[in-house]
Parts: sequence; structure tokens; C-alpha cells
Amino acid sequence: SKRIKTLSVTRPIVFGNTAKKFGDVRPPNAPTEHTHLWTIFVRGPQNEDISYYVEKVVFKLHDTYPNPIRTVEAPPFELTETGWGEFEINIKIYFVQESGEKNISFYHHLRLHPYIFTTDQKPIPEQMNEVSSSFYDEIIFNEPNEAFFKILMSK
Ligand code: SLL
Repeated sequence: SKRIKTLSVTRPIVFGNTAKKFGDVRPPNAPTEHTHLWTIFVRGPQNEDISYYVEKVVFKLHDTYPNPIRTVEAPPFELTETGWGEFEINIKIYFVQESGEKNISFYHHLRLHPYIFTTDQKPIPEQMNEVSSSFYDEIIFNEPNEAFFKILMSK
């Protein structure tokens, strides 16, 4: 449909990961070299449902994973896995069909290891067993079409 000129709509988004070192219990199907359980996610800042404008999220994992391209088509847009190493996860957010918007693509560095930093920026491993690394951002839709504008304004 027609575009509304000179209008932009922004939507806040939070993405990142949490990770936990295995304790005494290992997840039953985890390969022996795996040490951590982690979750990568894309969500609203207050955990609000973003599926009215997000159609799906595709997470591309390191090639050491079987079927590294993981598609999540319904909320919560998150994926839990086990592993041993940190790597860059490619996140692609696809918007609802009616929007006519292209997907957005960016990277998140999967963090497994907790660090504290000395005043001269030297990292010291911490004895914490859960880590979390997440970021706030805003998606800007420039001149959304009328159909998408209605969808964006519906919440
Ligand atoms: C590193 N550049 O060397 C990184 C690679 C790969 C992580 C990390 C398990 C995959 C699997 C996994 O944790 N891969 O075998 O299921 O640190």
C-alpha cells in the first residue's frame, strides 16, 4: 500500500544471551566436551510480545553446530543450546509480511565466561556461575506503509 512520507516509527528491542556452567547435573543429550547451557534471545524490554510486528527470528550458530541455522517462528524468540565456546551469533529479524520491510541482520557475541576488569582493563575470570550479556536497541521503520503503520499502532 501507499507510503506515509516523512514518518518514522521506532520499536525498542533487547537481544543477548544468558549462560550457565553445568553443575553436577549435565543436560542428558549434551556431548561430553560441552560445558555450558546458554540461551540467545530477542525480546521486548519488558518482555512484551513483539510478534505483532516480528514474524520470525533466525539465529545462525557456529558451524560446529549441527543445523546451525535455527529459525524461531513464534514467541518467545529464543534458542537454548549447550556448548563449550564463545562465538558470534548472526541474528536476523524478519518482520510481518504486510510490512514489506527487509529483514535486519546483526551479530551478538555469545558470552559464556564471566569476567571482572581491573582498573587497567585486564580481565580476571570471576567465580560466578551465571552470565548475562544483553543490549538495548531501537528498530527504526522509516516511512512504513499504511498497513504496517496500523499494525505498529495497534499495541
Ligand atoms: C572458539 N572460535 O574456538 C570459537 C569457536 C565453537 C563453539 C567456538 C559446540 C559445537 C558442537 C561449541 O560450543 N562450538 O560441537 O556442538 O572458541
